[in-house]
Amino acid sequence: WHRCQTPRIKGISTTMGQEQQVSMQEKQVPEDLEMPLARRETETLFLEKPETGNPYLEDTLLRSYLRTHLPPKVLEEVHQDLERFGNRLLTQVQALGWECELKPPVFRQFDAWGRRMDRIDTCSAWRSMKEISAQEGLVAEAYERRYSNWSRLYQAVKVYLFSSSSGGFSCPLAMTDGAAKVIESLGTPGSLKNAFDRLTSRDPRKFWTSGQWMTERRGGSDVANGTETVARKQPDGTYRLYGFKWFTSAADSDMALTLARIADAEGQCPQGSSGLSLFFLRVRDEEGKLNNIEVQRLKDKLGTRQMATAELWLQGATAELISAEGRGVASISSMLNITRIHNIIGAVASMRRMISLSREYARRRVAFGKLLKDHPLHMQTLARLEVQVRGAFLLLMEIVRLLGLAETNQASEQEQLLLRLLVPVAKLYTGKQASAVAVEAMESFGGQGYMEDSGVPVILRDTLVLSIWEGTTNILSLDVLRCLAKSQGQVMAAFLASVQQKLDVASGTAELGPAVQSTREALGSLTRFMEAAGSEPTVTMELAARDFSYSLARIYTGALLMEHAARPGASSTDSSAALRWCRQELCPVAAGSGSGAYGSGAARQDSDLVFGDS
Ligand code: UCC
Repeated sequence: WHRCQTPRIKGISTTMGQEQQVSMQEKQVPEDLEMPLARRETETLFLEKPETGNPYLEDTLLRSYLRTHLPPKVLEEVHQDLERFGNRLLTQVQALGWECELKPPVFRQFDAWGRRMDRIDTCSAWRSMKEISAQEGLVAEAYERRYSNWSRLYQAVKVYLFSSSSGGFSCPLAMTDGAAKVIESLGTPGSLKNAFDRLTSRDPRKFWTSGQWMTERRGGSDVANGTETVARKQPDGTYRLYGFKWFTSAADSDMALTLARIADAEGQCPQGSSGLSLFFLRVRDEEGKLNNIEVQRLKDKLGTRQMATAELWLQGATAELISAEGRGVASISSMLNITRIHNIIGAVASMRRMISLSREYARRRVAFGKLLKDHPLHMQTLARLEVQVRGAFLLLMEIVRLLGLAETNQASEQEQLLLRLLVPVAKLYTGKQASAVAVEAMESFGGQGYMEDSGVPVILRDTLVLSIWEGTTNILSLDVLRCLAKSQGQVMAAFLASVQQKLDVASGTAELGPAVQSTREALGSLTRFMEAAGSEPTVTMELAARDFSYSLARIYTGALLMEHAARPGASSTDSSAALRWCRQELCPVAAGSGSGAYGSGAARQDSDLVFGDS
């Protein structure tokens, strides 16, 4: 069938795929056959494959952001590198990413003779991703700091461009970056210098990736109570770890950071959060032998199948204590904040990729006598998605801009507080956005988007994990409350001041008037809610936590979109995105509060609704 259909394609460029392999002889034969209907259908389908180009050059928002913020000298160098990198993604990395999907890791527990091996075999494309990550400095760039505070943003942009072509490799990169951050924040002690150098190396032969083993059977979210792994001190000062890690992403990594409870002389372990300490360990020795670790099995996941996620038994794995005793959670939180930022990067990248594909499809697909791009309702749908990705992108840039300042000791106290608050806010919000955008964008292809080999389902599956990885939406909402409480409200003061500053800038642009107005009203509602919540019981804030976090995300993102639209040289598209964003409910927590969703009895009513009156 395929052979009969293919030759009928006329005027197709040689870049269109399998059809180009059909010989000229074959091409001529079916011209004589009488299958006019089949012929037309095939022709249409082949012509509609969405092709995207250099992802950097095509990303006008990214480029306008860099032009606006980077110092000219930095921009010049970064632009050249990103253009080159964009071409590499297009011509090399995208194909490797697809290969990673087609050749997922294989776990071989025993060899043919019954000897235990516990080997995780990854495909050559996955290993190439590791080499490319090193060569491109996808971790290193952030730590070399050759562009001072802009290095972090530049690194994040490279990871953003890499992410949707990376065949899942952005996951180990996230953890590698997080581990480097922990080690750096500990002052890079001598014993960890080699590890740090390897995590931040540009030499593929030296480069290491790291795992982040936090999840055990009893606690994915509740790490403080769920962690059962025990650490026993050895005479040489090292520790042996005994326990079971239930999800270990990228289990082919070279090293890991993990939590455990240090047993005393009687074998007793302190419980709770203050009983947890942070450890560094090598996964294998120089010969490739596992460090007293057994792989129980690989996880059978909905997505991210390119990556080996394993269940691991630690049977006395040698490890080094790297935090103060009992300060494990606080110490690993700098890793968490970095991996959460990578999660945001993944979410924005996924949205951008899906929308690019949908847009290209709309340029090619004809329905009801005209291209999809000429159907107003279709374009309204895509425009709504574009507003989402624009907002999320600017929020991401804001976070990595602040992180760059913090990492070069240039952040004010207000900027540090803002960074602490925005990471969980953006992580939880963009995770949800990305899932919704992926589902909607898939629909824009009709049934074609539901086909495995279109590549769209892979993106959808891999996107759905983003609201789970690194803390679910509710856990992150509670983290927002945690940093509010810990800073005694100072993070909110920083938030309000920053939004106000952006509004002042935007209010100089008449066109943005309605957006400025609605954001001011939302800020007022938010402030009133906060004042009232101060005298409410704790459960009120807990019930409001998600809507509260959404309010922060929407208000701050609106302010960023306005700021971008108010810059000299901004386009009408920039204003349109800001105005549209600010037309939505910017402060859902005020609406929820008004309807009594968090008041006394609300928790009971929720429970009754879920479980029924009986
Ligand atoms: O999923 C995983 C790997 C997936 C692969 C990575 C891919 C990344 C992106 C890819 C892109 C494509 S690993 C598992 C992820 N697991 C989690 O994220 C855990 C979720 N649970 C939480 O986050 C909880 O909120 C916990 C574990 C942090 C709660 O622990 P505690 O011990 O109950 O919390 P405490 O007692 O409130 O906090 C202990 C200390 C406090 O400091 P001190 O003691 O000085 O007051 C907190 O302020 O830790 C501090 N702390 C933080 N500090 C807690 N969280 C943070 C934070 N986020 N930032 C700063």
